[in-house]
Amino acid sequence: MRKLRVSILDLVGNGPTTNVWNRVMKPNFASIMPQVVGVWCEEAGHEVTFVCYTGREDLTREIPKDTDILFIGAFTNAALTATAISNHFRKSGTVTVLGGPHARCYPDDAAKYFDYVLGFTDRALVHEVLRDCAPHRPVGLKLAAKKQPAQLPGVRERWKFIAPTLAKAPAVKIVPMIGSLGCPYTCSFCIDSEVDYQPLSHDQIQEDLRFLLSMVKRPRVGWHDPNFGVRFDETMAAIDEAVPAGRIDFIAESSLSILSEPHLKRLRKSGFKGILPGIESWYSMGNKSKTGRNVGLEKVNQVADHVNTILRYIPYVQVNFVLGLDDDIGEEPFELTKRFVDKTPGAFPAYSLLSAFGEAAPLNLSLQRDARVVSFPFHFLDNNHAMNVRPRNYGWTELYDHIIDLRKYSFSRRTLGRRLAANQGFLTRALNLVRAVSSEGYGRIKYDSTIRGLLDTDLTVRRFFDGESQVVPDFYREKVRHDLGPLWEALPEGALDHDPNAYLKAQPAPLATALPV
Ligand code: B12
Ligand code: SF4
Repeated sequence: MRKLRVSILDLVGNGPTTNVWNRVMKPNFASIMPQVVGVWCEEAGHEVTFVCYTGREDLTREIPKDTDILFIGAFTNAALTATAISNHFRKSGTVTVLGGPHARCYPDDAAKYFDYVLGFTDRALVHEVLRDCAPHRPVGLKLAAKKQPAQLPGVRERWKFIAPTLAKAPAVKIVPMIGSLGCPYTCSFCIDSEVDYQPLSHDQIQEDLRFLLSMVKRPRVGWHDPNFGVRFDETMAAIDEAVPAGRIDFIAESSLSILSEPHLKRLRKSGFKGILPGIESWYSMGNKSKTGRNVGLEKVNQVADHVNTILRYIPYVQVNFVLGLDDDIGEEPFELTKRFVDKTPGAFPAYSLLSAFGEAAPLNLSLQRDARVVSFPFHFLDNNHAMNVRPRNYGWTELYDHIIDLRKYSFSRRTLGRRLAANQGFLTRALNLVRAVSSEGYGRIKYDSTIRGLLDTDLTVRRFFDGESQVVPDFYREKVRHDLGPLWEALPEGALDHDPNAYLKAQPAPLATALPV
């Protein structure tokens, strides 16, 4: 096989930015898979240029013009950015490949703009693409491994890509690691609800941690496991054996059902400093939060006690909620969340708007069947800048009023003051303060208030939300143009639109019932 000039782009940002939060934190949100693909490409004898785009890099300078094949890893909120870049490079003969959450969720749409669109990706698949390395136009090849890879290159092999990415983070530096894939739970809105749980090798985890200790004096590790600690004792034993107590700080996403008090004691002892459990809803997901059949205020009290217990052991706790779920009716769920915020002053509440990412989850099929998915441009699908599911029990203005009210409550001076007073340590307080006053807290109140205003004053917005028009309103078009900066010029015609029911249409037709003759 000829030696290829491979470029790999991890799109953490989706457009040029000078925002302070982005500058400080974006490099810490880098993905593992683009680094993995880099290792696999080098293994196959190719020359690799790796760029983690945080919104501050000049891509025309960093990605060599004579790139033979460009791999882009993108979330859906960076899909338009990825599309513009692909279009730009394809014009000068580069073959492009899309992987990551967007490729898994919207493969049919992505195939219009990339030569290859990869779902589950393993070494064999990457090598197959490198061997083929040919333009596939107008419709790209959609390829996927049968299942998640059994193993991934570790930190040592990925270090040449990790180090320059971390060098971009001026203060907090978080090394991305992973110990498992998939999840044993089956939350119907989640991309992993049908992906088998699979632990990765403990030997590999230990080798990663030991290597890290040899490279960094006091490392911080962010676990990318969809649900950390499913096989709790085995995983913790592996970590404890490799890391002397207190030498590494860890952050992980884990479900409440895993975070029992004995487990919390162990996590604290092993250096866990940040935990992000999901509560999602006061009326469902009881198995995940270990609240069984308890709902409403009873669940609030039980979960608040639990989260306060977590806070006694782990200084940084972010609790995740999904707003606008079908189980929610009226103001009660929002009022319950406010009670929860009062009862757990130390926890940071993170709110996501119910979102259906294409083919990600089984729930999306029924939402598409009910014609409830709104075709907001991909750029806004990040759980916050748009809710692309028409709510079942709310009108849009009513829902936005509740969301804005809840956000204002959660980031009011009083609540913020209580939060900071309840927090331990400078870093926890600083992070919670910055998150509240930056684009996340205040920024989303302002953004949601703009949308709420447009619902009253701009008929094109109202008709788009209600599904009466498919024409993307000017507000959204202009925002994409603004956010993409010079990349807007490279965005192909029609890329702002997508079929919100593509998943449903891709389903095989039901077999005709054989009638007796
Ligand atoms: C860990 C995680 C994070 C971490 C790390 C993010 C990161 N950069 O990887 C943090 C906390 C930072 C994060 C942040 C966000 N996240 Co997140 N996150 C996850 C989580 C829990 C696990 C993903 C993971 O790493 N899995 C392990 C990898 C190895 O497996 P995989 O993702 O299935 O990838 C396979 C293939 O897709 C492919 N692949 C993946 N990447 C690439 C890249 C290339 C080049 C190739 C060829 C192949 C390839 O290979 C893998 C092996 O088969 C998922 C939920 C879940 N249960 O999966 C959400 C998820 C990916 N996140 C999501 C979202 C929306 C976000 C945020 C936008 C939330 C927010 N509002 O801030 C941000 C965006 C961050 C960013 N980069 O811009 C969505 C994405 C949906 C979508 N279509 O975009 C998910 C699916 C959750 C959901 N809502 O359903 N997240
Ligand atoms: S527990 Fe988390 S990762 Fe597992 S299926 Fe539910 S939402 Fe997805």
